[in-house]
Amino acid sequence: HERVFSGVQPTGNLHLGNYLGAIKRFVELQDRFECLYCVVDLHAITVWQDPAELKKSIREVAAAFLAAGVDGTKHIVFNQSQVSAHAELAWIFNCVARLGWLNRMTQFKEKAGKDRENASVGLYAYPNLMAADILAYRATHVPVGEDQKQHLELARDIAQKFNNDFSKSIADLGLAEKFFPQPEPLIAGPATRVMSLRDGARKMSKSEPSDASRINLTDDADQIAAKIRKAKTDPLPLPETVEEMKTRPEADNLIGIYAALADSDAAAVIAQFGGQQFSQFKQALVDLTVSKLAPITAEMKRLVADPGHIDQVLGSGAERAEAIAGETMNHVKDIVGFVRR
Ligand code: AQP
Repeated sequence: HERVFSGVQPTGNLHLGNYLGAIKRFVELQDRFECLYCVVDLHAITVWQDPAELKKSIREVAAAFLAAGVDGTKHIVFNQSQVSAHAELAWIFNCVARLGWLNRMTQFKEKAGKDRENASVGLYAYPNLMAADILAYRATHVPVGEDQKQHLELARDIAQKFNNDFSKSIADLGLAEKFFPQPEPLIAGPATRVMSLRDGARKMSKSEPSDASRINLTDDADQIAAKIRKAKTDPLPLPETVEEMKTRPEADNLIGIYAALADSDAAAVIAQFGGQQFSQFKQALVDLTVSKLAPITAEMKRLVADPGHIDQVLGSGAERAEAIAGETMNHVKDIVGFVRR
């Protein structure tokens, strides 16, 4: 049956891009799928994290899931490092994936920057761990932003290579020929890639030093208003056609954000605001953003104040996740030829 897996890294500064590209969609998928939503702390440490900050961020991401409307009792909300199958399966995938495949990953190039020799081995192998996250649960669908599409394609390649390399062993054990399914991306709607408020060519990102570039899920109404008012735009009025948006990245971004928050689309936003001045549109965008985020921000605050409750949700989630992943790992060990305890 159909199962969703997705994760968010506890690297601080959860922002509107994480909300629109991931968390908001997590909530929408709960009716159609059995869902696992993971705070991926093993991914977070591929770049340096201060231990005290990391612990705080893990609970904050879990709080954001719950505050946005993820149901941690019907579905599974958990923390990656509490389920050892992720790291175990990632190691096996390190031995399935080819260097050439990883060399093509654009996110590694972006994140490692110029000083590539000094990047962690974990940052390089990150996509193999992501494949393990998904395939440990034999998830069929993965909601991700555009930026993660390449990694998901790699997960599909790993699944296929594993199934091929071990086809005889899989058959001998009487398991399904396609032991690992091909996970499908779920990329839909506007604002699958929210851009920086300061630069329409860069994505909104947690690690960007300029706080004005993003709307944090912890920002209050005044901070949101100030950031949107200062958001970069071109000197023209709002575009009057969807076609025109293509050559105006900042306008495109703000219209996309509005459309996503309003559960609408760019054409409808243009029908309403096209040809108007940005100042007017920005005020409408402030009102909409505040009305959608304020309840989530307030609930996150309430949840974070009670870490005991969050830890209990994560603990219960990890137990249920482990039951599924443990079964996969037993099969994987048999398939590979390990001697089990
Ligand atoms: N700008 C974005 N627009 C739409 N979706 C986005 N996502 C991230 N940025 C945007 C989606 O959020 C989910 C969680 O992302 P992540 O925590 O794995 O980190 P990331 O993709 O590396 O995002 P950041 O914010 O840029 O973090 P840093 O700066 O730490 O690298 C994913 O589904 C992602 O697609």
